[in-house]
Amino acid sequence: MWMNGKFVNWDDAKIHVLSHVIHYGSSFFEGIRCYKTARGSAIFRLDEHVKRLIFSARVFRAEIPYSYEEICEAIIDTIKENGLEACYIRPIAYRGYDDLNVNPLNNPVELTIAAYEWGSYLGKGAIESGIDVCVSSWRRSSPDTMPTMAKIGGAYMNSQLIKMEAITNGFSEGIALDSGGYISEGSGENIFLVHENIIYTPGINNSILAGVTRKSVMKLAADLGYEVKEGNIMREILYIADEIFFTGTAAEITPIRSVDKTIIGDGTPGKITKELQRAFFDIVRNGNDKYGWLTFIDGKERIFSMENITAG
Ligand code: PPE
Repeated sequence: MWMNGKFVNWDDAKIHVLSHVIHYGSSFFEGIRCYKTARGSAIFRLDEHVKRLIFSARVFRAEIPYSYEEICEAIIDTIKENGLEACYIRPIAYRGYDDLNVNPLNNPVELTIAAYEWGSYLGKGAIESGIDVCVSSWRRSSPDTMPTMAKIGGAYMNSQLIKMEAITNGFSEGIALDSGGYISEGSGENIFLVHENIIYTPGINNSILAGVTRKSVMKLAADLGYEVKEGNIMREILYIADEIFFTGTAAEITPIRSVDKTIIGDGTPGKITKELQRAFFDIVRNGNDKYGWLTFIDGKERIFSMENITAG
């Protein structure tokens, strides 16, 4: 584990129980995958993830005490230090130990980076066969309460309610609506629907995390010639869609085979879903880096730069 600039053993990666983050959920984190591609180990869209980490912290007036470049290098060093070929990377910045009260401004911002092996997120066979999901009775926060574009620890209390309800009722995942009743996202995934050959996904104003996989899938879909529409989607489209799938770093592209026990299509992954999976896995498994989305661990010298990086 990389902790505040130093490597420490897994069992020694500890923080004080009176740290601000423990009491008030004040953390900013990322989930990133490193794939063992046919051309070597490579991190998928490292730049986008590190950028989002920095912006998530900025929303909460937290300055991570490492630069964009230093964080990118530290992530690569952590993978190398652990000798991992394929892994999940969890960088997490948090408000540490000092005054314990709601005001976080006096608490230090610390950064830890962990890398470990992590398999299928939504269960064995989920990518190949799809999963059964429900619409959650819990909604996503309205935009003037919890900022959903920032990936922050505290927000995942809402995700936990969605996930626990789904699992308790025998589903793999729940789909939350936003405060206006439009489709938002899963507890840890973005959602896409196919209806009459058009691909729909909620917009960033529907209380979603602006997912890196979502952005990538939108690009792949457009390049495959599909029309992708972003915006308000009514719940009922879930029951008449031809195809539905989740996207996320952990979930990758996971087909949904039923919503609230209504079978989607013929209950197997749809044509467009499979086409997008093929395009995605061609990059992360075969290592065909046609968009420059891969950072090869043993690649040539890298230059990381925050230049041209904007929010969004
Ligand atoms: N929405 C939410 C709420 C979310 O947590 C994620 C990622 C996404 C959308 C997809 O974003 P992206 O990974 O950038 O495509 N969820 C991460 C954490 C999951 C967890 O259980 O922890 C992930 O997929 O790594």
